[in-house]
Amino acid sequence: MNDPNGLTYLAQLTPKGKSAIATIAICGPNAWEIMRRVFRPRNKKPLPVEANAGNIFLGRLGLGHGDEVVLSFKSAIPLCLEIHPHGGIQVVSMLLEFLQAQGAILCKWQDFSSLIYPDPLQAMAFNLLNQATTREPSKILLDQFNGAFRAWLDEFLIYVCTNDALSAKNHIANISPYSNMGCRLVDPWRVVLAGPTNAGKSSLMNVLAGYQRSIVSDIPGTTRDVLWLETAIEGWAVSFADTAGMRESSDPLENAGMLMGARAIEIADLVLWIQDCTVDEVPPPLHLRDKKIVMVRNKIDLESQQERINNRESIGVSALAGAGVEELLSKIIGELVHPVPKPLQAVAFHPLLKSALDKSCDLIDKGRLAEIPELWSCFQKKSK
Ligand SMILES: Nc1nc2c(ncn2[C@@H]2O[C@H](COP(=O)(O)OP(=O)(O)O)[C@@H](O)[C@H]2O)c(=O)[nH]1
Ligand SMILES: [Mg+2]
Repeated sequence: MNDPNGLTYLAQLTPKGKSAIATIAICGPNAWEIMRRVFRPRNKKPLPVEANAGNIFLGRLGLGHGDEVVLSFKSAIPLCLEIHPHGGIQVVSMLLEFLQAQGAILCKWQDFSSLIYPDPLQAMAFNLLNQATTREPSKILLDQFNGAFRAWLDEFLIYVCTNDALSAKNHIANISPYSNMGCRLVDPWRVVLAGPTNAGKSSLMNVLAGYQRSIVSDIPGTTRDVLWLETAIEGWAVSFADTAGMRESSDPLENAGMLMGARAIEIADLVLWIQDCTVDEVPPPLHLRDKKIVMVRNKIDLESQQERINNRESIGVSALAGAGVEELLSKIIGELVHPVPKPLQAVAFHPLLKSALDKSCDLIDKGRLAEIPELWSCFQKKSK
């Protein structure tokens, strides 16, 4: 039914610019009503009075000949549809204008979620989901979108309001191991390859890239700039940085490269300290002591079986032969994502939530539970 008081919003969800396909969302009480009026199904049967989430229709939309589009019924509450037209700039503009003329209000995708979802936590998760580039963060965000963190918060506030400090503290302890990871769901993890010259850092970078990203050479000091490479490992986005090898040098260019490497290490979540297993060990320098480090022995194709058994404390790889690389990748993710959240685990998935969590913890310790609900008030559902 047409709802004269309800507002229906429209937004382009795919980035502006040319693409094969674009996505336009139209949400609000009149979305289906509008579509039943203007959508021309290919099979000539009118759209049903009611549809269900997951229903898909093919037809034409827009002025004159319009464009051939796929119409997807995303959800009934809130009422949300997606239109997938061709992605040309003019096609999308024509459809946005056409739908505005039918009464929908155009807004930016960033504002769209807060207009559609009365629960701010759901709106935040929706926006982050649109920015997540890999599988695992998307799964975690989808769980939060579907209410995992909301359920956690509702229970937490019951403990707070009944002055049950112990349960409130335990409830925080269940979730806090995931908070650092939760703040990084749309940023790739940063992993720096560092170590002495000629250890095989650039060779390993190329294995990780699957193509020749870095120049490999037996001339020490070949790598100077920091070279970044973004990839996905086990469903997580990871940015690797190949850096200049560390050694004493009088070459100002090489020293400038080492300085850039040191800066990359400062912002790294993890450092792979890569050494050549055929030469004497070089321990990581002191300025790495506060960093998470994975020790890597490269060139194990040149190592004897016995040496390999003796060197169990570091990960052995051969950038040349590809040996050990899978194990190294698993180790990297194991270090970065720890503990691994189980499906449906509540996660503080935004720095603002982590901050409210930390402040709540502090207030419980000080016995000031009455001040906690105010910290969370901006995340509470808007009343209609
Ligand atoms: N045998 C062997 N040689 C390697 C391996 N990885 C790298 N190298 C060689 O070691 C030299 C230095 O490699 P490079 O990747 O440029 O080292 P970087 O200075 O640490 O970046 C080159 O001659 C590579 O071909 C490996 O796994 N096995
Ligand atoms: Mg190099």
